[in-house]
Order: sequence, then C-alpha cells, then structure tokens
Amino acid sequence: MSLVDISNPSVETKSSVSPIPWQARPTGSSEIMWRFDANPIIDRNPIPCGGRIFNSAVARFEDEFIGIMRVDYRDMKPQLHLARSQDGINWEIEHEMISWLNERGESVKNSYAYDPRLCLIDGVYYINWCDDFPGASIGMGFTKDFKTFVKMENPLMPFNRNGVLFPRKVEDEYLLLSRPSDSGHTPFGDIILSRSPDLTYWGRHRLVMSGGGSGWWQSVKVGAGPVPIETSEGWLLFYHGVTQTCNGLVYSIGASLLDLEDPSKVMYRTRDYLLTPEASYETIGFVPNVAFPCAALHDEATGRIAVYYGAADTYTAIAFAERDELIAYIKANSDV
Ligand code: BMA
Repeated sequence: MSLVDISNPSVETKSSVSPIPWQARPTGSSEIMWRFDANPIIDRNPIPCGGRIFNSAVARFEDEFIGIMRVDYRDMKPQLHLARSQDGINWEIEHEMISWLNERGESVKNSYAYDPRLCLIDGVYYINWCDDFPGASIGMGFTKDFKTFVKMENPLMPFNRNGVLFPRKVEDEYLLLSRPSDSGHTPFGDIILSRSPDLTYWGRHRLVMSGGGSGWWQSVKVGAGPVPIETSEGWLLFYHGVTQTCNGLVYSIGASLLDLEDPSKVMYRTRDYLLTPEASYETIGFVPNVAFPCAALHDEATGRIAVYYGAADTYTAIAFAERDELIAYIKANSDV
C-alpha cells in the first residue's frame, strides 16, 4: 500500500482540510477528471490470501471510511472483504472475507463475489455485487453496523452484473440499475433501470443507456459505476464504457446526467471519455487497459468528488473531479 506524502501541500487528507480525499488538478492540466498522484493506493499482494484488490466500494461511516473490497484470491476467485480507513487513502483490510447470514439468520457463503457497490439508504448500507446464481447475477445484502451482514434475495434473474442502487426512493420506489449480460466476458450490454416498492420485487424495467454513441470508446457495452450522486442538475452517474481492439477490451470512464424524477431519461452523456487507461498501473496488469469505477465520495459543500476505480484488474486508484465544472462539461460535450 502506498503511503501518502503528507509533506506534499497539494494533498489534503481528512486530518487537514477536506472531508474526502482530495488533490487539486495538477498545474498545466486541462483534464476534467485527474488522477491522484499517489496512485495506486492499493498495490499487489496487499493481504496474505489476496493477490489483487480492485473494483471496490467505499463510503463514509461514522467517523471513518469503510471499504467493501473485491479481493481476488490466490485461487483467482474473488471475494468481498471489509476495510477501514481514516483518510480514504490508506486502508486496513481484514484478512478474512465478510461472513453473511441469510434473512433467517443462517450462515450463507458466496461461491464468488465481485465488483461491489455500497449505497446508504435511510440509515442502512446496502451492498450489491456480482453473485453466483448460478452464473453472474446481482447479489444484494445490507448492514447497519459493518459487523452483521445480511444477504437478501437476488433482485433480478441471471445473467446480470453492475447492480447499482439509488441513494433514495423516487416516487416511493427503490431504484436499481443493472446490466443484463451473459455469464462470461459479455460482448454487449445496456444499462437498465428497475423499480421496487420493497427491495424484493422488481419491475417496470426501462432502458437507460445503450452502448454506442458517435465515438468508439463505449461502442461494445456500458455499465453503471458508483452510486449516482444527486445534484440540482440531475443524477450524476459515472459509468464504464468499453471498446474492442485487436488486443482485447478497453474500459474507460464516462458520465451522464439522469432526470431527477425519472432517472431512465438520460439528459446528457459524455461524448468522449473522461478517463481512459494511460497510466502504467492502468495499462499494465492482470487485465491491461481497464479503468472500472465502483465508488465515488462527494463533498456537498465544496463539490469535490473522489472516484475510486479498479486499474487493470490489479490495483485500486482514485481520480478527482469538481462537480459543477464536470456538470458544465458534460452539458457542453454531450452526445445522448
Ligand atoms: C468485466 C468485469 C470486471 C472487470 C472487467 C475487465 O466483465 O468482470 O470485474 O474489471 O470485466 O476485466
């Protein structure tokens, strides 16, 4: 794990000014989304059982940050581990995987679990992940204290991935984004919105976004990233867009603004990627050329956003953006 150089005045940690990890845009850069200069924040072989931690979820809980980490084991199967951090940058990762109970209080074990998202709704933290149904499907569970974890019913039928809840009900219904798929390295994929009165029964499914657009970076498939951020201009949704090359798939990061009252309506969507694999920790690794966002911290007061993304299916990295500037950029450079 890399340590942040606190002598660097451009790094503001929780103990100094910013309530979320933050670093100003580098001098001379015109990027809308810029990388943390201490990336990757989690290096290879961070705990004894796991070779790689990436595509992980982060949220604030009480006076610290909590991570639900995707840990790829030495048998290469992924599992979820709890992690804690004072600054959102340096993490203490538990060496045992999260233990789940079902809703009857019985112990249940996931055969694998990956790409978690973490969403706070009315005081309860909900976790979504890619579960084995059998085959890729959306897993869902909750915790109130990060000590007891309850696995709920799978919300949707297989095959599906990238389940992302909204942080509040809209018109008295919970909202879930997902990306129907096959059980392998899906060569297609659209983002779908589903609604539920009770987090168990889901329906009124609507298409939100398809792969495509005028450019090629998101031509093969798209999938929702972090839990959407509510702004006065709409739900800000970071997502991954995938293109095909003769050397495999390339995962980049884009963003869209969804209608606040009907988030199946895309109002604006980035024509160009915001971040594509360029840094060595994104282009060299277990799966080269992957930037896969699963979490975002938003400081409402300053508009600062820290996006956590998996790099090359190997590392955990952070990129920053400024909310109002990003929204203005998306609106001015949109291709819906
Ligand atoms: C997707 C998921 C992600 C992974 C990406 C790139 O299908 O499996 O977990 O980061 O492929 O390998």
